[in-house]
Amino acid sequence: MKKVMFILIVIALSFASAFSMGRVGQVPSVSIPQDIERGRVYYIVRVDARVEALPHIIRRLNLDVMGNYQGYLYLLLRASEVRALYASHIPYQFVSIEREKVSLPKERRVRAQAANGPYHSYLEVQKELSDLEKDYPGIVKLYDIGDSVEGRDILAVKISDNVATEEDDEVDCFFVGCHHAREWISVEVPLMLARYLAEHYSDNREIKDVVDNSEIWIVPLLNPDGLEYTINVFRWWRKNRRDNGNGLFGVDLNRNYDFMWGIDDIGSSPNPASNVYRGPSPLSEPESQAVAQLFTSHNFRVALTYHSYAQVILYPWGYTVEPTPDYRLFSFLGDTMASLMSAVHGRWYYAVPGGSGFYFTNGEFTDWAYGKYGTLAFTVELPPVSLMQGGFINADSDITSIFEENLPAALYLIKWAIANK
Ligand code: 0X9
Ligand code: CA
Ligand code: ZN
Repeated sequence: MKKVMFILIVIALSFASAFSMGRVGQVPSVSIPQDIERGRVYYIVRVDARVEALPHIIRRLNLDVMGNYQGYLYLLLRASEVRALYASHIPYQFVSIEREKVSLPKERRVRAQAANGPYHSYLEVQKELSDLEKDYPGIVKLYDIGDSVEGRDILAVKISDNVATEEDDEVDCFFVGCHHAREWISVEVPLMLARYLAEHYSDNREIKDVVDNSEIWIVPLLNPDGLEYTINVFRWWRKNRRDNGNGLFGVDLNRNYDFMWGIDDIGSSPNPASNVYRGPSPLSEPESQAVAQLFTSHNFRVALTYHSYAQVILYPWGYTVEPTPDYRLFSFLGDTMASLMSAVHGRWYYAVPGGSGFYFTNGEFTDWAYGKYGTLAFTVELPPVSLMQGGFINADSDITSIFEENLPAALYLIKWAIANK
């Protein structure tokens, strides 16, 4: 009993001193008790971005950078990583403590009040898509394009006239959301796009023209296992839920495509613990395989992949600073979409190549779609603009306005594809 009390006091004191370091300028002097890690606790800490050794240490320890703000990088760390950072003599400050829940409730039904509020869970996406097909059978068809690691269905809707027929004279367009589990808004935008196209087919001439002259494929939820994990267990999960062994989970689906896969350890990581782990081999994951399967059977002229956050539009290459042969076209389309988006509510977006303008990636979706299939593919990093505006969290009341500002750009890209097939 005494021993238990003692341990509790030690833990309490460690927490107290941890939080007292919130003040700027102090050098931390705390070590984290080993056993806290077993309770699945994560720490958000911030480090002065000017610390010279930082990029090296982030890479060596495979740390998850959640964002940077006003000269600080914000890192999401396990206790062992906090200790490693401490051992590297990097000054840091605790920002918050994040807890993982222990057990994952199995989803059985669509909840009236879902755990993720107005955002969609896996079952709610499934219901929304099958309702769309039921309500608009002439122009919406639901496809099961594969199973996730944990066996959930990966669903696509095709939206077009004569939807059951592959009309080869019509250009194919691809939209996808939720490569990354914690980016909830990236599910909502393509889902609302599907609903908008279906609902306004009969009362909006522009939408009818778009739908009649193209074949629009929308996969709003590529990573259903990850999404459920963020709803039920740990809000900051990014990867899929592959069991990598040794208690480590997840492959970054946006590093798993078979183009420039793993060409270096900067744009992706070979370490299964990393948040940008590329997997054991190219296309090792059923989720990225489902996308690849769709690309081998259709000729996508354009593609948009939704992520969050940053309010930027990124285009290839992500693996190098070299420009693509289509640099001028990419930047024209990217700039046009950025100004269409910015004009709706005055929330500013800008367009840049992924690698030279943002950071390096390899085995990433847009490089793959363009490099392998010639598809003009763009990443849209949805709002907010920074971590301090909410990072991966968007207010419920912002969902609609974020969709509204993304709609004209999506329609523009489809219309461009129709005119330039
Ligand atoms: O890193 C990613 O996969 C994407 N950003 S996110 O913060 N949502 O994870 C960006 C992918 C494309 N960007 C680059 N090639 N840099
Ligand atoms: Ca058609
Ligand atoms: Zn992402």
